[in-house]
Amino acid sequence: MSDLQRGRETSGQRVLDGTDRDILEKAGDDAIETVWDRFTDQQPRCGFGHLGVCCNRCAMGPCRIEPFGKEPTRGVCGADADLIVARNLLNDISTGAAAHSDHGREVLEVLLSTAEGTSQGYRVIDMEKLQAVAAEYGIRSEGRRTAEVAADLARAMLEEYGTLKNRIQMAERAPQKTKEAWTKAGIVPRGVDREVVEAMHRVHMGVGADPADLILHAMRTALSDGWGGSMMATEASDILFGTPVPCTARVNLGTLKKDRVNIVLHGHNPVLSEMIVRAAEEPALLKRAREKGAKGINLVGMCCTGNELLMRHGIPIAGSILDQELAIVTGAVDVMVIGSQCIFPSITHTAACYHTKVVTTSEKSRVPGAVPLVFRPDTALDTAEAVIALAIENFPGRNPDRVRIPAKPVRMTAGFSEEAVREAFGGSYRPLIDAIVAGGVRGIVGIVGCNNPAVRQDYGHVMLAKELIRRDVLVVETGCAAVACGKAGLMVPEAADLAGEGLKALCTAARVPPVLHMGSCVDCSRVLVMAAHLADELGTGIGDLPLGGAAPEWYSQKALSIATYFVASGITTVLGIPPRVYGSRKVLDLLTSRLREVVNASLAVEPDPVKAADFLEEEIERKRRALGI
Ligand code: BF8
Repeated sequence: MSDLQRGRETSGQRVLDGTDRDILEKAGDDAIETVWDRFTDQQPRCGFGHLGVCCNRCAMGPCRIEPFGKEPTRGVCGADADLIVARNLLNDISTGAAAHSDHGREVLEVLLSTAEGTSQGYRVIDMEKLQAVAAEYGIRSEGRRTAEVAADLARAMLEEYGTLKNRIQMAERAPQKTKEAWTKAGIVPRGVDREVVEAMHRVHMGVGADPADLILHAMRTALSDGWGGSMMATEASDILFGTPVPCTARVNLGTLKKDRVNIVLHGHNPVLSEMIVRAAEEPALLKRAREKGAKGINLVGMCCTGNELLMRHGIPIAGSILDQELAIVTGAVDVMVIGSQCIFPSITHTAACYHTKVVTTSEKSRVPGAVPLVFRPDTALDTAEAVIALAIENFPGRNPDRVRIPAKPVRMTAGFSEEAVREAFGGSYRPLIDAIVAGGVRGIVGIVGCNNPAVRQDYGHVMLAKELIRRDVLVVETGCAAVACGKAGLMVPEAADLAGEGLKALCTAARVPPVLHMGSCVDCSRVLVMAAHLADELGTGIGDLPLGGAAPEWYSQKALSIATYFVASGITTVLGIPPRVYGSRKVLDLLTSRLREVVNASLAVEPDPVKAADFLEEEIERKRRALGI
């Protein structure tokens, strides 16, 4: 029996959105365990772990440190709390950087096989971006076939992962002043493979004992994600699948359909889901679906695969990380396709309580109980068709008595790639910059990252976004933060009515929402590019701009990497969930204060969204004063 059934916590205390509440109550009725139940069962959590002072790095341990005693204690090797906290943080950030960047590598491998003619179903869609990015790498396009240019570019980008040069090409997009700050601090990013391997070396026992040095390497590793692995994931995806332009779509669990074959596309990498979108239009498959009694095939996204499909095709998105079990609990999901990242390892147990089949598609992400239909570039379309065929076969297995789909999906506008944002303002950032300089718009904040059962789902994202737009701060979003604000109705142009007068005027003129959906988590790289353009136009560094970042409900190491590369790029970022660093005053002081001397930005922790908005507003005003605006 779930805790919800036992009445310890109401569904309304766990989630903000009404459709989520409805299905969470059904989970209680159906006696289905959810992430919120497991979270409750894990309380109270280990205090040492919370503070970051637990070390299980070597076989002389595990050790745990009492950080607040009179005499500082040390682990068996001699490491104190500061070192243990710094090593653990570097380890977490490196894990996040690796996950984003390995995703990028997978997209580049598809780009390469497409250029070499060995992939199935793919082609280069955005020639303009192909040529523009190729030019950055010194690759000539004129008079050459698309395939030749794409092959050269894919190889050049794949080589970036382990480049022998001591810098990566994409980081050249950063403004000069920002690069100079990196050079001075010794954190110019090199290839992400190198940074992550070096991080793993550095967290080994006996490799340096200076926490500050480890934090600097964490920043370098995160930069190699943001300006490297993630940026390459974004650009290669745009080249292959198209650079997003604004589109209207629907969001929440109400996007599932009672009378259609429902396929949920969950995970991160868009390479197979793009083929599934194509295959779902196959007349033969549609005919088969009708023969099985369905009116058609309904694809809906989830998490960042969902964001990728939403951005490029307007495919509806059912929800974010905490919605994955709830989608199954509707009883209407015929197949849930999983790739990698942010997939609960227990998802097949949830699915086993209904008729839902889980299909695992990533070599790296095998899940017991899931049907393996593994993605390979050369058989991608065949695999996509097999996934859809499986869902059609499974459709009659639904138990109509156990199906409940919430009534109303919410309308949202998505598709704001960096290019699309610029386009929306008339082809240049001038109107936005003018509004910022004149003071009608105070600044821009990127709200990013996950949901976490420690916070009422979506509350942190939605409240912070509302507070900021009310204060004339433009909000840009990615990941689950974007899904949250989409569900809350903040991503339609009419939401400008909730904004302050200056922001409202800007949004109304450009016909854009005050909260812009910029994509999946790797697309935080779009925020960096936007910041670089703004800084270039003002002839300054990113750290001088009135910008901010926030991850109000983060859980993932990937979000920690994003927050770190935001800060390392000059964007002060607030976390709503405390990172595990409170066992070290030194590390805390470094992150929240001393980093300002290095990059004019720092990390902060503030769970209350209104206070987080106060903090970000102060930071924006500090930077405005320094700019003399
Ligand atoms: O990469 S925001 S929960 S889905 S980690 Fe995961 Fe966090 Fe969602 Fe996207 Ni990002």
